[in-house]
Amino acid sequence: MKRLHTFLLLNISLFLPVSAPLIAQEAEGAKKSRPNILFIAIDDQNDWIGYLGGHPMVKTPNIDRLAGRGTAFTNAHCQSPLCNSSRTSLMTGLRPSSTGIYGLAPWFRNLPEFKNLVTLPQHLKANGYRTYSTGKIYHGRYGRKGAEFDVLGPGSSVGARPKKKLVTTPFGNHPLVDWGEFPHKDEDKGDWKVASWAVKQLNEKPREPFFLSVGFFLPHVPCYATKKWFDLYPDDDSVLPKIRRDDRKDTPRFSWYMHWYLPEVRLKFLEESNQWRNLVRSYLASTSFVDSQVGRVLDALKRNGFDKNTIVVLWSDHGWHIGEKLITGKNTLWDDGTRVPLVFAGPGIKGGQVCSKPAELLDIYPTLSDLCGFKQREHLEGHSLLPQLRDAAAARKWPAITTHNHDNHGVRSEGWRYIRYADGSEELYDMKKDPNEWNNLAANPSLAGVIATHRGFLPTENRKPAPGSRSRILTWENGKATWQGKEIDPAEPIPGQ
Ligand SMILES: [Ca+2]
Ligand SMILES: [Ca+2]
Repeated sequence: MKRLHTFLLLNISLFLPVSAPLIAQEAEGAKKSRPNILFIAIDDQNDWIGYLGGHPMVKTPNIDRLAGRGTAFTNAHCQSPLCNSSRTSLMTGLRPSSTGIYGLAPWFRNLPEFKNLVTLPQHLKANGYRTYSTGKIYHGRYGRKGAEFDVLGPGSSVGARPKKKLVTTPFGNHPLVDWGEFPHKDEDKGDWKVASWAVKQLNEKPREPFFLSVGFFLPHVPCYATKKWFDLYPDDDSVLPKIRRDDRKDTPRFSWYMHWYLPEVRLKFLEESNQWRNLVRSYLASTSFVDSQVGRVLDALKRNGFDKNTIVVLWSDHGWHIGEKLITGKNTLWDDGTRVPLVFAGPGIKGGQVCSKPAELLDIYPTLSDLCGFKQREHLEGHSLLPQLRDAAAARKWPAITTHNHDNHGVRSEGWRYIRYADGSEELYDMKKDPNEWNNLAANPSLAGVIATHRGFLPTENRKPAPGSRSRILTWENGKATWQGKEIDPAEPIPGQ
C-alpha cells in the first residue's frame, strides 16, 4: 500500500508548480514504484483446485500456496463458458452481451467498433509497462500478431503427441478429443515449454515494470500427462464426481439446446466404453501437471527477487463438466461451467484470506488498474475487486454474470444461482443448501422475490451474434431455436425422457 500511496502523492504533486527536472525525477520515481504483473491463465480449468474444493482428491500445491499468500476467490465466474468469448471479455473489459462475441469467432479486432479498443495489456503498455506473452492468452492464434504485446514467446500447443490417439471415439474422432498416459517426458509438453520461456524471461531480469502473461493449455483436451501425475490419483471409481441420474428432469427444454441430445453422446460413450474414470483421472493428472508448471514460474519469480514487487493473478477461462448434470465439456450456465479459480497475490493485496463474494473475470482489468493506481478506462464493465483484496468480507453489490449465446444468462450471487434462457424459461438454485444445483426452485412461489432481485441484474443490452460468429451459435427468434443456422424442432421428443 505504501507504494500505491507514494504513487498517488506523486501524481498529485504533478499539479503543483514545480520545476521541470523535478517533475521528470518524480515521474521516474513513480515508474520504479509500479508493481510488475505476472498474469497466469489456465485453459478449461474448472473448480477442481485444492483451495476451491471442487474435487476432494485434487492436488494443486503450488496454486494453493499462491492462494495462501494472497486473496483467493471461491465464487469467481467467467463471463462466457467458452474460450474465445471468455478471453475476449476479460482482455477487453466488455461483456459478451455488449460485443456480440459468444463463440469461437470472430477475433474482436476484426469488428470495426473494437479495432482500437484498449485491452488490458495495451492499457498497461500505455502506462509504461513492457508486455510479454506466451502460451494461450487470447484464443487460438488470436493476439499473436499486431499490437497486443511487445514480446511473444511460444504460443499454445499440445507439444509432442503420442504416435496415435490413445482413445478412439465414435464422434468424429477429433485429434483434440483424447486423453490418457503421455508416453513421452514432461519436458516434451507444450506447457513445459511455455513455463520454460517465462522462467527464462525472469532469469534475464526484464526491464521493470513488466506484464508477463503466461497461458497454460492443459487441462484442455487432449488431457495427456505422464505416469507420475496419474499416480497421484487412485485408479478406481472413487475419483468420479457425484451425479444424479434424474438431474435434468427439472431443467427447462432450453437448457437441453446447449447439449440437446441426452443422453449426451460423449458421456454415453465414456460410460459404455469404461472411459469415464480414465478421463477424470487424465483431467486430474493434467491439472496437477499444470500446477507444477505454475510452481516453476512462481519459483523463478522468487529466485530473481521479483516476488515482493509483483502482483500475481491466476485465473481460468471457464469450467468443465465431466459427467455433472449428465454432460461433459463446457458451454453451460451452471457452476460446473462457470466457476473458476481466481487468485490475486502481491503488493497491495491482503494475504491469507478467502473471499466468497461473487467475482467476475471481467473484474481483473479494473482491479489490476486500481492496484497500480492508474486512471480507469471508461469502457470497462467490470468492477474493481480492490475492496475485497483489502478485506475479503467487504460488501459487494454485484453478482457474477455469465452469458452463453444470445440472451441466455446466469446470475450468481453469494447464495443463489439464477438462470434465464432466451425463451424466458428459468432455473434457481439455493447454492448454500444445494451446491450441486440438483433442485431447480424456479417454480417455488415463495422465492419470487429472490428471482426478481436476480433478474434485476440481467444485462439490458443483448447484442446479436457479431458478424463472423461461425461456431457453436445458438439463437432464439420468433419462437424458434436454431443451432448454427439449423432450426431445432421444438416438437422433437427429448431423448432419454
Ligand atoms: Ca478454454
Ligand atoms: Ca435437477
